[in-house]
Amino acid sequence: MIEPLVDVSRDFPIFNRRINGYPLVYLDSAATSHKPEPVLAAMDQFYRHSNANVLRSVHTLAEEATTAYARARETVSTFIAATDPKEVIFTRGTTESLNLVARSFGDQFLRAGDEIVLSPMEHHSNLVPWQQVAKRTGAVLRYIDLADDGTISIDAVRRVISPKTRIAALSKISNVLGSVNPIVEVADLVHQVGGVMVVDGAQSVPHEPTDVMAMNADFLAFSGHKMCGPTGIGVLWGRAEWLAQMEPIAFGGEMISYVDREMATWAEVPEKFEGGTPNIAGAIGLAAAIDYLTAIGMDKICHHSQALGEHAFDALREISGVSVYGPRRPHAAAVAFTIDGIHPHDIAQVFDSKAIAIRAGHHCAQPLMQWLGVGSTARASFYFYNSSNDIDRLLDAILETKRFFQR
Ligand code: 7TS
Repeated sequence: MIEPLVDVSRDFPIFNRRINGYPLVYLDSAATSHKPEPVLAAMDQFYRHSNANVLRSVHTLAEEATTAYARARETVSTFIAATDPKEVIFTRGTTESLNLVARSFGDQFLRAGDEIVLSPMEHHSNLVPWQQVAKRTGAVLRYIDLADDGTISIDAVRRVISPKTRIAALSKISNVLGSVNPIVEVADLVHQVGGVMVVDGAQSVPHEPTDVMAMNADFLAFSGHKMCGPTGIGVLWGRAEWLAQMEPIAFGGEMISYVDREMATWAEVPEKFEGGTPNIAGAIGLAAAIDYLTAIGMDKICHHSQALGEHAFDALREISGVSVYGPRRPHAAAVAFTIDGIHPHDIAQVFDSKAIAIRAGHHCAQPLMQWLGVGSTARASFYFYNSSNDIDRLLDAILETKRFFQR
């Protein structure tokens, strides 16, 4: 029995809901996680008690808001073991973070013929921005070959890295395959040829301890909403020496140092990249989420996520007519599967009638679907509030769905 790591009904109001008369079994945390009471309370408290804009006015509320926003940045910085909170840029989420690197770093440093190394498993938000920068600069995309189980071997990486590699952009954990990619080793190879390592941490930062220095990354992108924080807040972490050289991409309030009629100069990092009023309540909510996760323990969360992922993978594989994708070990907290003769959307619909929430579709990874040779899959994904009972409910629902469609 794998138990949840917290008192779920105490901490998560949403789990007290019933849907179609059944208690909610939420297996869609890779899309977004639920929000615990302390996160809801922190945001509520900000709006009720300290609401003001940041970095502008000197009144008490503005100072409280500015302090809380700065503290949120420090909390994020500590959580990912960054050397300086200034390396933490608040964005709307992983998508905006990756677009920022591609637009700013990519446009500035890529030349025609330079190479960008990607994998076919990337989420569209770590793929389309690179396609676009390649179009603008004449850079070329190179794809790492996946092994049969969807994993990435260092030999496969070696085959695509060349002296022309300027950027490698790779997810740490796949949102479909549940595979864990060898970021440290890839970063080593990229650095040997003078390139930079961009890591999509959307599925890893919520589930494992993160140390950007140990990871050997130059940039790391992640989203608050997949780690118990609110939607609309995310992070781009970057090495100070790169951020200092990079041009901003959003121009306006609070990102300038001086403006006259003809020209402008930029504020320091991170303000340079945070034009306009930021998502202050979002940053405060994210910091509360980080405090909550840290109190549980990221090592424990990592162990639990992997235990559920591997248990689900093994159990699903035993069911005849069910195909499961990705590696057996290690397998992270997302398990993609199909059932012979049943469309994934029909699976998701039948599950919903039993209050089991999964995702069906291409999971914003169409090149991966093409590689797998399927149009779409069903996917169950887990977090520390799930238990092996939830997987039992999933297995029962699969058997029932098979019986229903075979009739
Ligand atoms: N990268 C990965 C690996 C992801 O899983 C996601 C979102 C993103 C980037 C984009 O994050 P966003 O917060 O900017 O949207 N993944 C999913 C998913 O698997 N189902 O819904 C969203």
